[in-house]
Amino acid sequence: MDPRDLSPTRALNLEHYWMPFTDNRRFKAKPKMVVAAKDMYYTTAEGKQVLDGLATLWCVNAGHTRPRIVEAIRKQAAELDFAASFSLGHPLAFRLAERVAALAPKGMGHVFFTNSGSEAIDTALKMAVGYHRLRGEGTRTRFVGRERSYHGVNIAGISVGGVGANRKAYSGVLIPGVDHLRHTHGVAGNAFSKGEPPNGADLADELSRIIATHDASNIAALVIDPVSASGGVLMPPKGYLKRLRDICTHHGILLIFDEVITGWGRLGTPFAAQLFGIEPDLITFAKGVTSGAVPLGGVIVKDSIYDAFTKTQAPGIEFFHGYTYSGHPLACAAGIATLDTYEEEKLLTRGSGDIAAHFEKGIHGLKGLPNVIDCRNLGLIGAIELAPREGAGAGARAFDAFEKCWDKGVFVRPVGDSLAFCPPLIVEKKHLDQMFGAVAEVLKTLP
Ligand code: PXG
Repeated sequence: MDPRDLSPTRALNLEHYWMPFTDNRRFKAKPKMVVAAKDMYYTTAEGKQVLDGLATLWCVNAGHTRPRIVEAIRKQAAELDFAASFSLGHPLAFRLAERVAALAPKGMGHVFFTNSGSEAIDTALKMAVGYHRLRGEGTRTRFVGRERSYHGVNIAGISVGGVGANRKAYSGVLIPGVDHLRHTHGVAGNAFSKGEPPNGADLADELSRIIATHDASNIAALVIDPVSASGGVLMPPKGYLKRLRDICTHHGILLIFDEVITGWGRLGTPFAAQLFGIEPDLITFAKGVTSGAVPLGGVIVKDSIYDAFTKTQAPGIEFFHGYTYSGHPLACAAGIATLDTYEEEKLLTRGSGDIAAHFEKGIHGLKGLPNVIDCRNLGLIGAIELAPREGAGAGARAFDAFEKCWDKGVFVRPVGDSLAFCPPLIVEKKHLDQMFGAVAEVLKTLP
């Protein structure tokens, strides 16, 4: 076989590509391959149309291959493919930062670019520690995260993250000084909640317990994903996030909202912070900022934090941090075109309207089907939880459901024992009916 032969008629050699977060052997025995995508649908290698019920990996919020975004990338690649990111600028990075700041909560007017959500988290953690140090509080180096929260896969991200499987092999190399709040799932009376579950705000008081143990003077930041998506699509109990904000404020601890998934309209507002009426100190973002078309992430920063770095130090580099591709021209061009699309089609608020009501109805319509033990939704994200299959590993039933849905032309994602739904924000009622119809059919016969 000649590896240079890319003709579609040559059989793919599946051996060399080590796929991320994938059962490589299972996949390679029965590959699911897509070759094209448009709006709400993929085209598979066999020519079948598959509905994208998860905005691919929670990111294609504007739908696939939208002409405006495609054209912006095409044009930018031909005009300025790359520019050094350190001590040299190009206009689009500044333009995009201005656009992001305009959508961010008030007083969060500064944006640092990364390539991914994982890098955004590491960046935010470093900003938090650096900020305290500049203010003469260099003992604030500890972090607080939460069980079942996912903050990417870099060492700092898995350290503050709370997904056991992602941490298990790396226990000895996790960063020190991290505590975890309990997760908020499974509180009595919360099953089958629509929107924010009513019970569990008091779980925020765990933060006070951790502060009492370590003293606030040693804690830099609390990192919270307002909705834990890959942790199982867990919605915050009513009042919970506000309580965390109050405790952080009282103790001078920075609040980092990880909005890699909840950002860009997922909950019906540009950011979750706005839905919950909470002002975090830092917001991490990625995914939807380019609707998945080019990798891009970043951190939105409160002005007072930016000022601490830029106004209190002697002239010189203020923050010893950055990536070769921070603010890459292609990513910025895609980002601007994506934000234009969101604005023009009012997609950032679509998750609070009629379509979200239909989504809620669709998810809760699955209640009563075999093995469904919970249905939950907020904006345009939701999940059903399936009873674990006796004698099988965790998530086995949900994984089977995912594969059977795929066979029926619908892509949804198994997360633990739950099946997650997170469609592009351009979704219409007919797509939701197709998605939940296929899921219902699968559940009726799933062992
Ligand atoms: N924070 C959150 C809240 C995320 O969901 C990251 C950070 C890391 O982003 P990057 O761009 O480094 O992947 C994420 C990413 C899944 C899945 O299986 C979820 C993510 C990524 C890939 C798969 O649900 N979330």
